[in-house]
Amino acid sequence: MLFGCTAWPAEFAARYRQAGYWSGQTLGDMLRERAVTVTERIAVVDDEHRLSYGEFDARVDGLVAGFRELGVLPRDRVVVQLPNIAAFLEVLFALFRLGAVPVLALPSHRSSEIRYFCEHSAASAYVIADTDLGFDYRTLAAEVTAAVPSLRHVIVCGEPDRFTALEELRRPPGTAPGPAPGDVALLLLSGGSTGLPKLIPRTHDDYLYNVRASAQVCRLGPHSTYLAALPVAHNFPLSSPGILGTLDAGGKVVLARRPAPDTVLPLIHAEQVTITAAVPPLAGVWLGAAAASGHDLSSLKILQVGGATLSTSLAQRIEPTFGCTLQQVFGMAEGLLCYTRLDDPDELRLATQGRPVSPDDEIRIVDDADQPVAPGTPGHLLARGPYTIRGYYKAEQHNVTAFTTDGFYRTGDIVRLTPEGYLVVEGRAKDQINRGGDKIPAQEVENHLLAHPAVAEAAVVAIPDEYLGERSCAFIVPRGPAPTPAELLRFVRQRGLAAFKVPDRVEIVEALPKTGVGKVSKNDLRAAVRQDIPTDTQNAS
Ligand code: OOB
Repeated sequence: MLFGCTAWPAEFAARYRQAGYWSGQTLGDMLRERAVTVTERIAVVDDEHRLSYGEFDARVDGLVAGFRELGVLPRDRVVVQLPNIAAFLEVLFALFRLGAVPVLALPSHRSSEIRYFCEHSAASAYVIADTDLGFDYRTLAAEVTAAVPSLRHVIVCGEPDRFTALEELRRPPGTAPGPAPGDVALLLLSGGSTGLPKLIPRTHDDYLYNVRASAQVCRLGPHSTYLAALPVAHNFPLSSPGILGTLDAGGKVVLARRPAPDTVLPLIHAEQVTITAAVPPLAGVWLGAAAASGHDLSSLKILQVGGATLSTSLAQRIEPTFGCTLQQVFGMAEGLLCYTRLDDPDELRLATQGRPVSPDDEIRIVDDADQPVAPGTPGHLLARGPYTIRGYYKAEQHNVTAFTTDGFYRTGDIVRLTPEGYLVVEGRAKDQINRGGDKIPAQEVENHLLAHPAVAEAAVVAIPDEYLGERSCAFIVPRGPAPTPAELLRFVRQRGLAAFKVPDRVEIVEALPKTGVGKVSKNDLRAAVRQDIPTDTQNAS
């Protein structure tokens, strides 16, 4: 396994193989198999391409040769930051086949995050778009390459300027040995709750299993058309069952450049989309627009909603408006995936977050002392299984607390189990803000605020929000004359923090409430902000 990764203990690995979960196939081989069985069928559609499985497979092989010629080696880490375009999938599969390891960054990440991903993974290459949504990624790449010595190549989809154009890497397809199924296929990003985001190593075996088990739950087949509206680097649209599940099933993947209803609704009709996924606020926006849009959405059979809490009122409106089945998805990039099943009764589909996808997913719901809680009582969710990681990448110290000694991942979620064995998410113990599905590690933002010379103490907490579920609020104790909230927001933006992590509100206070042991009491802060939220400190972004 890649250096810095934790393998499953041998007896678990043997059991997962024997049960057939780990099939011994790599993601690159999966695509090759489809290219043989359904060569002429359309695999990937974006604004500019309609690629059959045969064409897609050949383009991937051409890039494998190009990457190799450039000097990208098996096990090299390559940070990939691309929008929802076919090139993302070509690069992803080329790296899979080469045995290089993509690190999947979100388009919204900026220098603070990207520099860290490149440094921490000692990446040799960084793949970007030239510009998107008015942002020039080449400027970001110039900054990052100057700071990270390991980074030898920047590959640009579009106008390369002083870097290498992706188009220049296209070669006639060649052949070469690929990675082993137990090798790390990719590094996903964790939502995180600590100072720095963690990288999540997923193997070909475990990732392909989670994809196939999910596809079975969603009954994907060659007739399926999946619309990727969420950012493709996220685990939900990528693999739950998402893009990879659809490709494995021989279906069609449609990439929406933007998640807005004026892009998504016409695409559902034009491409006869059968399944798509949204975070709750996005589902709400689609819902609002769908009724008035006049688009025929009758092809849509499943709308998956997950990533954050779905309110019952929104859940109840989805099926009547879209005429499709709502599927709740409670998942995490670290592994565990729970789905409501398509034929579950209303009370489970509308009011629970589903049950695990694998018969060998082990879950425990425990109290603060790791003791099982009484059935039906909320507690900390721990998870272990054939596709749940045993350790973060190069995070030996953090792994000691993030996992139990017997290998259960501490999800940081507070859940209860229904009598039917379904999970209901009740809250969160981790120090994180879930801003409409975007995860903000409080400590990471606090560290940026603390870097300001006029900030003595900083604490970031979630505040309830009707649209996003939660927004972030930073409490600041100044050192000397107080900086203005606007000055602090400008400061963290300039430090290269992704916009979704920039606090939505800033409160300047004299002191932070402390617990008996002297830690900041975030509960007290959350309570304070619920009672009195001034409106003059909003983050306009
Ligand atoms: C998905 O993955 P991540 O890694 O961005 O975030 C995982 C965390 C969970 O631990 C939980 O706190 C929250 O997001 N979450 C939910 C939820 N689904 C995820 N909280 C409440 N209700 C839900 N349905 O978010 C993710 C990965 C794969 C599939 C779906 C979501």
